[in-house]
Amino acid sequence: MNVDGTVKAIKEMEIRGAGRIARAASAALSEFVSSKEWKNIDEMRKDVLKAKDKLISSRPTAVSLLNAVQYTMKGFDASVNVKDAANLIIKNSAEFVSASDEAVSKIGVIGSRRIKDNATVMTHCNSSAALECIKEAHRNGKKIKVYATESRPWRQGILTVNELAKEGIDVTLIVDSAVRSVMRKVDIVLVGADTITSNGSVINKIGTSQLALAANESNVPFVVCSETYKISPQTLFGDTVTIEERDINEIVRKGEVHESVKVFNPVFDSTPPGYIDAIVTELGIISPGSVYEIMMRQFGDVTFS
Ligand code: RI2
Repeated sequence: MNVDGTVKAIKEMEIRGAGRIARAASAALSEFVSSKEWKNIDEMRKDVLKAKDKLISSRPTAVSLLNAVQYTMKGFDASVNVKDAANLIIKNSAEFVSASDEAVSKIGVIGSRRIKDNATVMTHCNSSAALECIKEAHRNGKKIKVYATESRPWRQGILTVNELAKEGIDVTLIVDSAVRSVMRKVDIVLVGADTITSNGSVINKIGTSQLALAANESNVPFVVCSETYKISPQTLFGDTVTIEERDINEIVRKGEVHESVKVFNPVFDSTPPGYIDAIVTELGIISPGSVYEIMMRQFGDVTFS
């Protein structure tokens, strides 16, 4: 898909999920440099930087998007001719997309080991990383029961229940407000991440922190499944994560509420590290306290602008 098509699809949530938008943005940059011709590197640089900015601004919260685009453009500034620069972006993108897919599979294998036979799992929204752990445990013959939240307002829980049901997994859909009352039946909570901050907080779909609170109260392990490129190096230098607010029409129909009523539609929330028992990454299971170390290992050579 081209850059404008990808930007539109990400904004309109046709392409969604922190990992998927990252891979789509990287692939769009690769498509851009493969399909266009430039007379010189300066012209190319201007166009590619414009495309980069458009992609990065398509959704503000998931740092996976920014990290994917930055990875894809690694070395681009130093390129001196159009052909080499294009080849570099194509190569970086192919590397990113395949490493990202591989990371989800590795997370599935590692995370599945935390799910015991006959376990009841709760999940929120629709995270490919979290669902891969559940599917892998099921493929390994474990008998699992899953409670999946509806995840208003976009109702990505519908995607989750259908995805798991197709695999033959016993899955029950619950409304978001049922989380606390269902928690006493749950053995482990598995959720995804859009961004992980330097202090180990996890930014994920709105409502995630409520699952964490309820899990904490019931002594249920709360586990985040996330590729390491969802760690935000910028947060180390004091940047805070922008929580996306989406159109109020996602919550109320036109004319449904009195015109004086304000409607607030934040899409993500932050779960503090104290509520997170473990983060399953492609490198292994880490504690929220070791995010800084992993950040340095993965992003040590990134220059921030
Ligand atoms: P994976 C999604 O965001 C959800 O918050 C989900 O938990 C997270 O991305 C991670 O998803 P949205 O795009 O990368 O639905 O694990 O707003 O697929």
